[in-house]
Amino acid sequence: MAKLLVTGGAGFIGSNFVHHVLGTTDDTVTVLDKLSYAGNLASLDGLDERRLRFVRGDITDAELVGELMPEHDAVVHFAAESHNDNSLHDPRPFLDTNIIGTYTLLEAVRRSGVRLHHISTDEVYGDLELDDPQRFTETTPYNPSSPYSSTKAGSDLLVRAWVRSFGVQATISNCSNNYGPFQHVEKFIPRQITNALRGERPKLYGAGANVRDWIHATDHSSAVLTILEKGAIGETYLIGADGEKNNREVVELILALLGQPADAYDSVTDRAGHDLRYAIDSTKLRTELGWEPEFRDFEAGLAATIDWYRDNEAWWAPAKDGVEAFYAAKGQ
Ligand code: NAD
Ligand code: TDX
Repeated sequence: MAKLLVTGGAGFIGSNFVHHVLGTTDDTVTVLDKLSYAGNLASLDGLDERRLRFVRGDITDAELVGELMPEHDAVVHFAAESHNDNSLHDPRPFLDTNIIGTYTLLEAVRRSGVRLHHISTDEVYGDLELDDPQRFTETTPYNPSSPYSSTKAGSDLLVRAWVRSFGVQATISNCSNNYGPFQHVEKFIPRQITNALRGERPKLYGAGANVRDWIHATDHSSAVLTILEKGAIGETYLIGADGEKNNREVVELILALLGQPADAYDSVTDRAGHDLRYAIDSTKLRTELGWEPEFRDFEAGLAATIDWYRDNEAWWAPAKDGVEAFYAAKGQ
């Protein structure tokens, strides 16, 4: 039984991870989350309160982080500014949370000796051509494109340096695009599902040829638990579930699952610097640590996600109008 400190545990993947940990282990969890626009306490509703504590606070608050750290066996670090489009509009919060926040946690684990698992993204590797037979591996050179991905790349490099220079007990994972319940409506799949549910047309950037490698958030969670239990200190593991799809295919599938015409979407202004394709080779995680994904049927996972958004309008409706106003102002 471990005592976990989970930063960003009120966000999309962090809350899915907390559900997974409390549902599959005897571990206890402290969530540290500042409840930015992306955090939602309702995502933790219904969980066992004897095993879950919530602390509202900022990961850049060194005093708070320093107090909490020694009470735990490990910290799993999800907290981040996570949306590329926001990073193009206002990069500063990305530097504060993703760089200074990670630095603050690293200094606290350096003092306390607590194990850190750092959650990162495949976007640190830049993008691939559509017809490139290669996928990203742990040895692909870093080449981030956006303010978001460059701050995530910077945070990964800080973790590596703190391992080497100070002997910090840390591991890193870089995962592909997640989908599932509790994802903010600013992101691609929830935006299109909630548009279609509201009778609005989905909005595809450009021609929709860009490819993302989709993984269910529960599979991301099981992979992180596996790395916490069996991962080697100082190592990086790529997490992916062989889920490559282009954006147009995803929108057409959402429309089909909702019984709407396949062409009932709009093509809108493309994202500046839009990465073409991400693709993960997760052989290391699978062969060295024995992890396998459970959600192999994307259509079934997407159908369940659509059901979740249909059943939980009270969770997403408060954010929807503001998000659409933000996009509309940019012709998206
Ligand atoms: P999210 O935006 O849904 O959630 C982020 C959470 O962090 C929110 O609850 C927010 O309140 C909290 N937070 C933000 N700044 C904070 C701060 N300074 N102090 C404390 N809490 C703060 O993000 P997500 O999509 O769940 O992503 C979680 C992590 O996974 C991020 O590190 C992201 O880079 C990584 N990741 C995401 C994906 C994806 O597809 N969404 C894929 C790979 C990796
Ligand atoms: O309305 C939209 N229309 C559209 O075509 C939106 C919001 C997005 N898109 C496209 C852009 C991308 O090609 O869909 C794709 C997915 O977009 P996002 O959901 O914004 O994700 P992405 O930029 O790929 O980044 C995500 O995966 C990696 C997460 O937001 C990151 O946190 C993670 O690191």
